Amino acid sequence: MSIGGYRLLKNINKIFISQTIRKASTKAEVNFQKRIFSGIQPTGGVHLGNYLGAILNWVKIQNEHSNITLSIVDLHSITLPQESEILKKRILEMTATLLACGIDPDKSTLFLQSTVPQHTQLCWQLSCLTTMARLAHLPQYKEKSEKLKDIPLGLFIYPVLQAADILVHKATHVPVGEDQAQQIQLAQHLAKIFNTKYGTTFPIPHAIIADDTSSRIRNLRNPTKKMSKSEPDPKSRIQLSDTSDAILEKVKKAVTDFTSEVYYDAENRPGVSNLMVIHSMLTGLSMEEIYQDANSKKLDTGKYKLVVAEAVANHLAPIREKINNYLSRPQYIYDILEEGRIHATEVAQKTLDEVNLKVGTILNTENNFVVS
Ligand code: AQP
Repeated sequence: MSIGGYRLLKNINKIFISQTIRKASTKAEVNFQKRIFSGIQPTGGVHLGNYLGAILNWVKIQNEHSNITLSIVDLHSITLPQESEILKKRILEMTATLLACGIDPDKSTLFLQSTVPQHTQLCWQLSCLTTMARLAHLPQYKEKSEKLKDIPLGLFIYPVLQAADILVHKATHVPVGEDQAQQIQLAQHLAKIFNTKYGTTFPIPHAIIADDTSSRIRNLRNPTKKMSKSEPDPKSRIQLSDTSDAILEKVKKAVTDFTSEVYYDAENRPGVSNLMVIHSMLTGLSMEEIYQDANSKKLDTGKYKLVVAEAVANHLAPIREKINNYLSRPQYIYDILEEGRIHATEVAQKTLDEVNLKVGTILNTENNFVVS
């Protein structure tokens, strides 16, 4: 990443992240060690929304604040149909991409969700503490189920699995994009219910959502929607593995509006504003600098798109090279995931033992077989 880009991100996120962490650790988490957890689905290639809204924050937290536990959440991705061979390939690509973006396995734990079955075991315990009515209200379920005739049960309960992902690691903070806010609220709710019923067991996890536009990068073809991996139109997103030609093609086709001037107005001009956000995040230029530059050069939105495409292509070229380099060493990727599995299992099993003991689904040696 360019120095300018880092500087800008620092300005945007530094105060927010450190304030959030400081504020939270003086409240309910006082007895809990600070732990940061997040996840990403291997449903497709990583796009600029994931990168600017989530991954850059993860790398920043890892390098400046604390280690982070990251899960490639394959069990979430199968809530909608996946081809097994493609899924396996995507898991490898996702791991390679996270490493290429700066996730450092010496500092952080990177693992595949399905290899730590304690996640699904805690999911069952938690699913017994929530109601169908609560889950039916969650926006992502509503959005995704609308398009389906038969709704898989997994799609309905996946926010509970997400809560289990967070709670099984006793995470105090969860850095995510804006789309995840309500799911994190469910995790908070379940932690509170469990703690009230069985005694304090879980910290109440706090979402870390950047309070800037990066938390919602928009779909290039329909800027009223967020950029997403599962959107059928590949032109709707820029993937980190896209070539410079593919980036140029996609940015040129990005939907803007009939005003030719380049200025930021997220509400009325979401298309061009989204391009300006991406441009600003990747170069470190402020909105004002971008506006002044475009106007002094008399760039209309068509010409401005070429400037954005070049900035994106320049930023992503070295990352793409690193992704390909990691992909040429699949054994290295498996080793990283195995190391992550061992570490994540240690933490998760400890939590699960505590939960089982409190719920009564396991007996400790002292009360084994004792009938009073
Ligand atoms: N457009 C976005 N802008 C900012 N942040 C985003 N995130 C996702 N989209 C944007 C954040 O990226 C992290 C990983 O989320 P994900 O794996 O759920 O990614 P996705 O692109 O949202 O994937 P899908 O498969 O398309 O899922 P759905 O359809 O559920 O959105 C998260 O922290 C997320 O907030």
